Amino acid sequence: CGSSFGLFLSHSLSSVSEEDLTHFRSFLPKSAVLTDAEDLIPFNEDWLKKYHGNSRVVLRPKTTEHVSKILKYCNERRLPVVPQGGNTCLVGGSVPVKDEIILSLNSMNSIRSFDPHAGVLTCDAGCVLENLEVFLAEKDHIMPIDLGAKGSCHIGGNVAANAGGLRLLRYGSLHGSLLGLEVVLADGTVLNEMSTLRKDNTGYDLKQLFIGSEGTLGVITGVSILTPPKSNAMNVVFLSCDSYDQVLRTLEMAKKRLGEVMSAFEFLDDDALGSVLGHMSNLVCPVEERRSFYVVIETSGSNKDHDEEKLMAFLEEVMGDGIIADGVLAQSETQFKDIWALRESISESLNKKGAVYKYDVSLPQSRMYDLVEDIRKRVGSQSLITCGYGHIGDGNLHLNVVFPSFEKKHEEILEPFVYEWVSKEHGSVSAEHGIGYMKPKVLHHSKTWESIRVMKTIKDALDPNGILNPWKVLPEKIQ
Ligand code: FAD
Ligand code: 2HG
Ligand code: ZN
Repeated sequence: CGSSFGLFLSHSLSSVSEEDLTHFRSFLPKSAVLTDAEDLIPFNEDWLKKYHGNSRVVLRPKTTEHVSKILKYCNERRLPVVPQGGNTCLVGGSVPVKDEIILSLNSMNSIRSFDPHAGVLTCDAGCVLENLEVFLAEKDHIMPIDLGAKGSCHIGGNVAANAGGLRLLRYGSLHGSLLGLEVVLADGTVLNEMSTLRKDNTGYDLKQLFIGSEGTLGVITGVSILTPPKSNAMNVVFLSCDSYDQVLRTLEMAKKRLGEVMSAFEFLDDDALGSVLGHMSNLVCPVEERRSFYVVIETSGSNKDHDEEKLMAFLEEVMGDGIIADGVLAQSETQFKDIWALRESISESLNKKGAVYKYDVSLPQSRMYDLVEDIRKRVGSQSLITCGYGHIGDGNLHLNVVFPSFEKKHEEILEPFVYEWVSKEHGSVSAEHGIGYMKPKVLHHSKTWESIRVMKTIKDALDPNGILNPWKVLPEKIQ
């Protein structure tokens, strides 16, 4: 084929010494340098308990200047650094592989400004997503992004991961709603791209590079984001279907009939529902009988009567045509929240059951569930649970397979089978969770080697010593 196998030159990186710690203590507050083994445990371990690092120090800067000083020093000393937000990453990107310094943003959590006319929020990267949501609720605005990890994840982490979540269908990806960023580069340079403008075609749009860069190109310290006004009318329905084909027909009909008021369209199978009901004793199945699939549709608009009229007409049609088996329209704020809690808690419930192998893929909607069924056949009775759910409105499936423990033999049943399956369908091996430490080796299933080489050129230009989140995102070998 004419291409040759090349090895990336691995950078020679140092380990933290006592002198380094003394240096960090010279300009950071005492509480910002954690070295106690007990304190380090939650920072070294990921949410899934699948990836474990061995860092000796967590640095918790309070200002952008602190971050700049830390990185400048680390770059000169060739000390590797893992930026960490809420540590809810599902691909092992937020914890060290070896003994990298953990740079936690959790002490940088101030809201900087809010412009009610433009709906533009500026804040530190370490603000917890849910806290921003609460702040904005008082101003009658919402964040354009929402996800099950909102209580822990940071807006900086969301940006670094280019997280998708439950509102992407309506508000698009962060590539659209992010207006500006403040980023500290590997050598300590502060890149002030904190624009609050919607339109700004002055040269390259540098902020886009950092969205989804997973801590490998710079440390995000500030965010400027467009926040939509809060809708007056919100509705959620929970529907059951007997077949995946019915789920697809419901989606088609919802797009036609609910169009501009539809703000989310999610699906889950009965194994996913079973897991969450078993985990959360306060929640019940909203429909009378358990079926094979369920759909959650949310509408949000400005006129309650108009939205409800549309929704009722849609429900009558899908029920009348036998597309859905049953359905419930939330009648209260509590029921609204409970239906969303069912969907949002799937991940947590599976995590409680065992070791979860997660595949977050984009696929043509018509083929999505075939992957879950093929995996069920392949895994047989070896898994505790195999289930499929996700943002079907965006073509994003979450295939989760739970085993009693993480073991190579389990992984080998699933990988590379899943990735090859997805690649054959021209899908993406990472729809929204990123590449992290889990997937550099399979990046080529969704990206050409030419594209991977350009990525590497960008990485080398911005981080020539390779100190930022090493061993993540880019494969060690490229063709
Ligand atoms: P972390 O996990 O700490 O880090 C994520 C990545 O970004 C790492 O590579 C890290 O090095 C880097 N990083 C973090 N902060 C910075 C920074 N300030 N500067 C530079 N790099 C940084 N993802 C979705 O897309 N959609 C979902 O619906 C969704 N739901 C989830 C539900 C649950 C229960 C959980 C546990 C996770 C979910 N995720 C989802 C995955 C995850 O991407 C998001 O939770 C979130 O975006 C991660 O934010 P965080 O602050 O925890 O970042
Ligand atoms: C969700 O949509 C998250 O609930 C998590 O992206 C998915 O855990 C998963 O696989
Ligand atoms: Zn998701």
